[in-house]
Amino acid sequence: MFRKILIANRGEIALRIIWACKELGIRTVAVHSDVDKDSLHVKFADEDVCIGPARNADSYLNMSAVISAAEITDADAIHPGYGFLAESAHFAEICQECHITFIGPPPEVIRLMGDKVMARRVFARAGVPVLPGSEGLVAGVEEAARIAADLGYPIIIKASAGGGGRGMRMVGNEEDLKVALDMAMAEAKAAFGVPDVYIEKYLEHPRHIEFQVLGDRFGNLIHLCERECSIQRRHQKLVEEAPSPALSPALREKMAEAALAGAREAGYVNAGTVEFLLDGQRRFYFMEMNTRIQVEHPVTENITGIDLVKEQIRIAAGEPLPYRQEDIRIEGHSIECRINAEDPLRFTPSPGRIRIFHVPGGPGVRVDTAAHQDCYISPHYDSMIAKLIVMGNSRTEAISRMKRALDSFVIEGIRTNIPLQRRIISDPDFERGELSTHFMDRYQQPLETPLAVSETS
Ligand code: MV4
Repeated sequence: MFRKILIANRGEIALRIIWACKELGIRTVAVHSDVDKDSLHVKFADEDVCIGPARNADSYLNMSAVISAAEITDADAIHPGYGFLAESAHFAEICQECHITFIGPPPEVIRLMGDKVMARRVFARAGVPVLPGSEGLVAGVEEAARIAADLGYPIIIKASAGGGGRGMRMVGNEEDLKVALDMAMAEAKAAFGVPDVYIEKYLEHPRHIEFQVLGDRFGNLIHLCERECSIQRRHQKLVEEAPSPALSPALREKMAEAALAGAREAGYVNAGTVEFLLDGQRRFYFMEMNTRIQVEHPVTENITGIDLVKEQIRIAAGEPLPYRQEDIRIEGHSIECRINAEDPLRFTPSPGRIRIFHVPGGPGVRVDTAAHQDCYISPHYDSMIAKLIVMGNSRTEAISRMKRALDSFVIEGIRTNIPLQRRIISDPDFERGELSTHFMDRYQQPLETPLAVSETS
């Protein structure tokens, strides 16, 4: 097992990784930017290294600074958390060359799944239904028009190096195709350095359902069921739950088999997530695979009793998975609400100092956060400041628990999306489990009363 792990992240996930290390008896190194010197991840790590100024590119994303910090402190592994360096095959390779274990999949697997066209091919080869679409990249507008005509409009153009909704463009008819293709390719080139795009049939009101998988270095691969993540706004998830209210045991079994077949074909090792879209006829299609621990992992931990971060560390240390598929039992229902520092009316960031921070507790409540009273929420970083996660014996119990937990979460000094989360959790469609990726469309209008002109200026 590792002696010392460097955590190449900040905020709640850095703390989450520190908790796992402490329980495993592993020393920890925090890295931080100038403005994060008083952060909790720094306070609770055994050692800390300042790696640069506030801007992400100058600190948390600075690969040589992170590697140097690991070398100076003699860390034997790096946990990247999510975001930042987590899905950089290049960073995983640099770790390898420096004889530091990257806690995640091998670089080749990160690269393969990062190429969304290749990922589609790998999953299709494994017999998994993929969204109908182009065989590979689309070269020009003639080819795109042929493919789109075959699929039937609407279609969606996606960047092969994208994922998570970045660089996507929906096209409703042939007239709009040329402009959309040009713009998608230009955006892809600007964002990812390559203009490569592919086409899929656009599903109108799908659900987003993702399966958690775990693979060790000995070819053992298991799944930990699914999370429903349909409630998103601008490709940012807001509410996640496990299990999905949409899956029958039979469908769960079929989707899980598909997720495992694809992951096996990819040579997957460590924790990963296989994303599917589910249509109104209960047909599922592979969309993409994420090669990192995800923000919403706690809902899976709640229903399986498995500590995913500890498992990531054990797998990276070369230990075999301690469970077989038949050992995995799901129990109860778990829901997560992401608490963001943002104006609930305008969805704009609300940085500032938190004056009062009271977190809910009691039965079935977990709060993952690095925020605290008098801490400063910097505009340099992600607006997510806490995850409120509840567990119940049933979905109904989880919902009522989430309502009372949201009601006793007090954050003053900055604005948060807690009022929005209250509305979502009390929405009759949410309560019935009737979700789709368009669920949030109805919340685009301002909350409660419209703003007076004087307040907006
Ligand atoms: C789609 C889709 C419909 N059809 N692909 C958005 C995030 C990224 N992972 C892919 N996304 C979508 N891909 C096809 N072929 C609809 C979306 C989508 C979406 C997916 C999940 C959750 C929310 C969403 C909101 C808008 C669009």
